[in-house]
Amino acid sequence: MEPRGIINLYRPYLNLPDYAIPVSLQEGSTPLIPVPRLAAEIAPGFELYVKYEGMNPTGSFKDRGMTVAISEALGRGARTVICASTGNTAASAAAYAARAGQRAIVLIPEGKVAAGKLAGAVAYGAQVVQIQGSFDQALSLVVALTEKHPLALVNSLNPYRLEGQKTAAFEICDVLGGAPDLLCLPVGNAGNITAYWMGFQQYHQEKGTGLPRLLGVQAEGAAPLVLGHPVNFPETVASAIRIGRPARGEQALQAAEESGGEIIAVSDAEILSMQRSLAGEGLWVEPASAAGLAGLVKQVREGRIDLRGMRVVAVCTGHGLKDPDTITRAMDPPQSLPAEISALESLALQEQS
Ligand code: AN7
Repeated sequence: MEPRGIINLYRPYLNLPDYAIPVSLQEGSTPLIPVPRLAAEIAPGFELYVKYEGMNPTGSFKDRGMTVAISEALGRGARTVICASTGNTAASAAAYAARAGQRAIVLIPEGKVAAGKLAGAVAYGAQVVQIQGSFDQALSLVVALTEKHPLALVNSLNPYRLEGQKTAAFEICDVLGGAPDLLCLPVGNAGNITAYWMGFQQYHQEKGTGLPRLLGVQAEGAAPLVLGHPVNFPETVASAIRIGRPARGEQALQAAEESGGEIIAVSDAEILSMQRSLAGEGLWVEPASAAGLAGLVKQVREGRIDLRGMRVVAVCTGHGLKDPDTITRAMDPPQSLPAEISALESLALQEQS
């Protein structure tokens, strides 16, 4: 059998101690899907690909970092892992801890986690704790707790998370035969953009394939890196990135700047509109995952970027199934018909406007 999972495929390129015991669910190797029709709607003359990270085992990119963080934690004998999460990290930590035979404790902001993520964390057997406060407060609690006690912190402050997440950059370069010209992605706690920059730089040092410009995108109601100061009460429909004090904010800003790119913000309406456009290509992603491309569209609309001749990758970080409520809340109930062929005929034979 071909080796699978990012530790198997990329171990020589990961800073992972020998004592690590690999714990994998065959994460990674996610599709890089061309979306030419959507590209043509955005601007003429450029190539656009979606890195569809919702295809990871628990439905988000977090699995790349979690396989490495849990493998290291298991190797040094950690029995309990803990994290704060807007949802995806919680589900991923729960799954990998289950596979490793560890206890997982996950802290989530009360009432602010999408249904598929909460259900995942529970299904994988984590102890789920709702904190009466924000993600940022939950994160500072787990940081304080893990400084005092021997519990393994598996938030992206843990450097092994970034080691795993950088492999998405390797995969993109492997498939394209080099770096794209531009990479756009959502930014919350800012671990992922930091990890991508590490990955692209490492690939470039090994193979001289160039570096992309990074366009990081926050939600307007949760945009500390755009405003230049923390946001105490972040709010956005993209609950995954409802974060006001990004743990790796400084590094993210530095990565964007070094790459010649930037971090910008888009509105919830722009995020939801791009979620619909992607679904129109058969790619249903959770709202946060549409933010990167929504940011690209905004840059084009404002005349801040000329995409002609460029190869662009948009990272879609989580699957639409994570957050079904965003869709179902906004819809009318589906039309109801009697179980008769005549009723169906008049519907099916009607021209769609
Ligand atoms: C779908 O799960 O922070 O900038 O606790 O779930 O690396 O934080 C999730 C973040 C983008 C932002 N897209 O990535 C968590 C959490 C999705 C996400 C982000 C998240 P970072």
